[in-house]
Amino acid sequence: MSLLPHDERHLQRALDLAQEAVGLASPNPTVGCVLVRDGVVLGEGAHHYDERDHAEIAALKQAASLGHTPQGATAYVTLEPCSHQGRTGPCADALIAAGIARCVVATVDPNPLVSGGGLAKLQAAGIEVVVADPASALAQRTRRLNDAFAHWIQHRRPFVTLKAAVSVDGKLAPAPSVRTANQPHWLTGEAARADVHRLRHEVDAILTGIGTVLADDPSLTDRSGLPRRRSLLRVVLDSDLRTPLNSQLVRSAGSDLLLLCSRTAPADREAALSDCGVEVLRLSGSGGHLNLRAALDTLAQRNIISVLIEGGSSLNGSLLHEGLVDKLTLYYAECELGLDAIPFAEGIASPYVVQEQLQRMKRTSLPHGTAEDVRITGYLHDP
Ligand code: AOF
Ligand code: ZN
Repeated sequence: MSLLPHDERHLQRALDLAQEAVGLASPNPTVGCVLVRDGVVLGEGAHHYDERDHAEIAALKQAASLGHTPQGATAYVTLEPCSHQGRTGPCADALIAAGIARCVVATVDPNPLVSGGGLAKLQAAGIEVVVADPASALAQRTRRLNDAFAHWIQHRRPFVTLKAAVSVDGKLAPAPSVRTANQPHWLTGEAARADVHRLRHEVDAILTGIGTVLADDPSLTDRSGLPRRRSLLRVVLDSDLRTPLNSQLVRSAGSDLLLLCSRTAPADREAALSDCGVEVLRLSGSGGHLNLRAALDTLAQRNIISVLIEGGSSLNGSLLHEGLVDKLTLYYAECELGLDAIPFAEGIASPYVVQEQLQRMKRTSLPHGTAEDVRITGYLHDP
């Protein structure tokens, strides 16, 4: 159903509130709500996992604290109000009890426990329910915001975004013979690098391989400056526990660094790393490669709903080959690194091959000196 212009404005405000809660809602969805009557905003709210209240309850509480009664108001919610008893009671019941007359919703809840049940409850109570057209820009933006939640609640595995900065010829870095040891080779400019911190802020965990740790000595922290309820879990696939004790990762470890290694990794390395506050977990694997599905399952067991991959050619290639990547974000810098350079993903000749598989690709320009970097985002599976 198409929305009236004022509906769209209030729903957009609800989406802005949800967006501000990114980093505070996981493993729940990010949701915003605005209560409006006769053009007057009575209350607003967003869901923060630690505060338990869903967005609707937060908005009702704010309206009450301002002395407003919500009778006859319209509730604008980015996600269908819930109908189930979870950590809180059903929001649909709370809206009915509050005397809401109308409810405008941007997206249906992908949680099988809800999935239309909240809308049905509201309708049965005589509340007018309007759902935005799923193809509208507003509905699409709202859905994107909860990509990870939708994936997690349906498959119980984290949503995987693979990020890479590449040259126009699809290379990650110059050939090893040209590279200086421990010197990260920057392809993209400031704007693209700041954008990466936004990506890191959106996820629960970041995953890389030991090759990247040894070559770049990255710290893999979220430097967006935005609040988050759980620190970003930094995960390294490190079969033989070669992560140096003096690496940036280990030096900054504080229950946010997890090394996944093989069952045969040296016990003395595990002891030394554990002494530095690093968590070490042994996984199954074969032929020197850890089982990537097992790695993702381990993260799922910790309620990690989203993972950003910032790895090297070999990890990128393995994840893509195994079909474990859900979304791809490539930053293209305007340079060529040549035939001998390290490919974006081992076993995949060119990122163009991958781009052909992307559903709904989106292209954005990012300033880089006098040139510009280009960000390409797309989904590898139909959502
Ligand atoms: C809403 N409004 O703001 C959110 C909803 O464990 P609980 O009680 O917090 O319930 C979590 C589920 O509720 C979650 O899986 C999703 O289906 C829905 N989230 N629903 O009405 C909100 N965050
Ligand atoms: Zn709810």
